[in-house]
Amino acid sequence: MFTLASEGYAVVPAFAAPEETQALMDEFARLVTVFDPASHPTTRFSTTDHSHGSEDYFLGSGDKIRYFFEEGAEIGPEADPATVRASINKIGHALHDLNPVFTRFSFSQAVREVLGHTQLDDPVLVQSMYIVKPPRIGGVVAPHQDASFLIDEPQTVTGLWFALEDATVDNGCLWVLPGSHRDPLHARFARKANNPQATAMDGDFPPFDEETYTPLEVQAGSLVLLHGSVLHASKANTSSRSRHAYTLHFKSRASTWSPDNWLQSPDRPFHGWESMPHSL
Ligand SMILES: O=C(O)CCC(=O)C(=O)O
Repeated sequence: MFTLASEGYAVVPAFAAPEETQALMDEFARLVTVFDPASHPTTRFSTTDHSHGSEDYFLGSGDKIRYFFEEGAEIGPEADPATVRASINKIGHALHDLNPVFTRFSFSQAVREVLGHTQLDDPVLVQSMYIVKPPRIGGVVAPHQDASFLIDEPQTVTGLWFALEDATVDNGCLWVLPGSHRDPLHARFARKANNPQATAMDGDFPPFDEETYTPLEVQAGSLVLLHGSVLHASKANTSSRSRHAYTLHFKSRASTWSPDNWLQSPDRPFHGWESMPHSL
């Protein structure tokens, strides 16, 4: 049943109760109303050209709650606030530390227990993202390995992807390449040695191949675990339905966080359950 070690991913249906997924979606809806589209940077998140990778707004988001937009969004200076709000690609990357609703979910006992089935040793949480994949404009996520973007030594990074809504081929579900976690890292995305306020991608991921990838159509509440080296992707959302998901990335406490990782968190040391109230 638990295929993370053999296949590089595992699906746990009905991991989260409907009240839990609804609480995250309600909190997202509230976060969307409290930010001011008029004064907000319109940093687009691109998994194809990585243009966000040298913007301070992105590079400083490791210990913040920040909003990123779809590549195809029409959000110029004249755009109305509703259009801007409907164009959010994701919110990241410290919801788990800075927002109580996301903290409660991220550090639940159920999450702690499921991590016991992974290679992680004494897990600490390094990032969280609320991914929207909005109807019609939700963009492609190009094939990648998460450990190329979240670099530790030895490599332990493991992803948890929670479906908050049903994910289908039509609305842009995840696709994985089974067994690809045995590949070495195809690329490395990191801060430049001569300019840490910019990043560079060294290497290329193999192109998406529908013949070899497996679509993970899952119902709301399902959890998908992703080995840091497994190749995965998602297609554009061409449907009229959104595809909300919440993701967490953990590493083993003792692994070394590369100093050239894009994600740095000087004011918010990574932690696990040791600094959480027992009531969680
Ligand atoms: O939610 C998606 O479509 C892809 C997310 C993903 O691959 C990631 O965050 O690593």
